[in-house]
Amino acid sequence: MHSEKPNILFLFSDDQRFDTVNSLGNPGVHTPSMDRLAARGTAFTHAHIPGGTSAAICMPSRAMLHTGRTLFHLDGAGEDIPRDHVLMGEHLKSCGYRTWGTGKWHNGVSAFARSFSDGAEIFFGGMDDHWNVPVFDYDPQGRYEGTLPQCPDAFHSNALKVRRGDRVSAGRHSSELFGECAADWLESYEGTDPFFMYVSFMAPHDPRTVPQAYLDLYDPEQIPLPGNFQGGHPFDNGDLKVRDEVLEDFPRDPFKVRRHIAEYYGMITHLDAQMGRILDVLDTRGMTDNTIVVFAGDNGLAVGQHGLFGKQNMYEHSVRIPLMFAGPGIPRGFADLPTLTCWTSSRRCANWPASIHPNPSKERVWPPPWRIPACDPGHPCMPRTNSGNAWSRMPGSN
Ligand SMILES: [Ca+2]
Repeated sequence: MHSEKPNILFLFSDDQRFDTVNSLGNPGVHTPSMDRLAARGTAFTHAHIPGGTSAAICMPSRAMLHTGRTLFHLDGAGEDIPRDHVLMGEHLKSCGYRTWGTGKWHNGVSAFARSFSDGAEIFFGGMDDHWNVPVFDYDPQGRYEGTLPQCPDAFHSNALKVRRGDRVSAGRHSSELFGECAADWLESYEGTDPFFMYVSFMAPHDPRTVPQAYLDLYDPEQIPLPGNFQGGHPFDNGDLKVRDEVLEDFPRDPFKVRRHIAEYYGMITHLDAQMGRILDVLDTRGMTDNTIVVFAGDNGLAVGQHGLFGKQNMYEHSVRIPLMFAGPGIPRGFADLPTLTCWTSSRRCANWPASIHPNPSKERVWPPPWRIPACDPGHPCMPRTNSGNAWSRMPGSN
């Protein structure tokens, strides 16, 4: 079972902000599995993404992850990935890895097909109803052409919506659907090749719905209001009406913001439990010592901070993410290297593991170079990146 090359398990969360891991400084959220990884590996406490060139920030963020390309070297916003942009899974396949994928894939069917030699419960798209996710079985031919008609407003309209998928797993939450099939695959893996498992959850992306027991863990009345809560953003950043922002009324209501945060935390704890199922199988099968586990988020989320709810902005809450590695050869500790996409850069990686600290850094902050002019408190502008392929500076106030 043990190969000379380590296995790789990549656990990916959707819209999870950097400060939503208990052991990394947020005692208000329960994340035992994330804590477990942080305790035995390296937690990158200052990982960021550089925004995105689409309102669906997930899409370019994931394209950057899978290709190692920077934002402005993607093809478009990453809605599809051209054949000459080598993918992480594609590369690992060429190195002898068995590649297996489940969950959300937001970068085109052909890119998925090139990345994985196996998989299950595959969702193509950005978001959906967590309890009725349209999924595909793995297709070795990479066609993924099935469609599923749906009447989303049956009481008021004959309109049909056609979603892509082979079937809907009605009543099964996406986190459980993906977590369970990943645990099952791992449980039954008998191959001699090293594997690359890519488990891409749809949580805690909205709609923030989970089993009631997880919502009951968090009382909105006990959730602290963020210190930077505002009833509205102080100036028009050009995206105040994007979908994420109109999930709640204006001006923002403090209690409603607390309730959204409680639901966000409930989603994260439920997701964490599914991660734990997979990590448990690694342990029981004796694979933990030969498996590199990576856990990352694709982007952050405002959820009431600065009067915003979404991720279509360049505030820290929207571009800073959780990122941790654990496994063979990976030191225990904390590192404050600044970006996610730097992982393909030998210049940045040359500092790791020499830069590992025994404790999370409280004072040392490394804003990435591209953030410095935008975040200068004396600068009357902020950048936005979600329209077109170039940053633009929006006039604003301090
Ligand atoms: Ca996302």
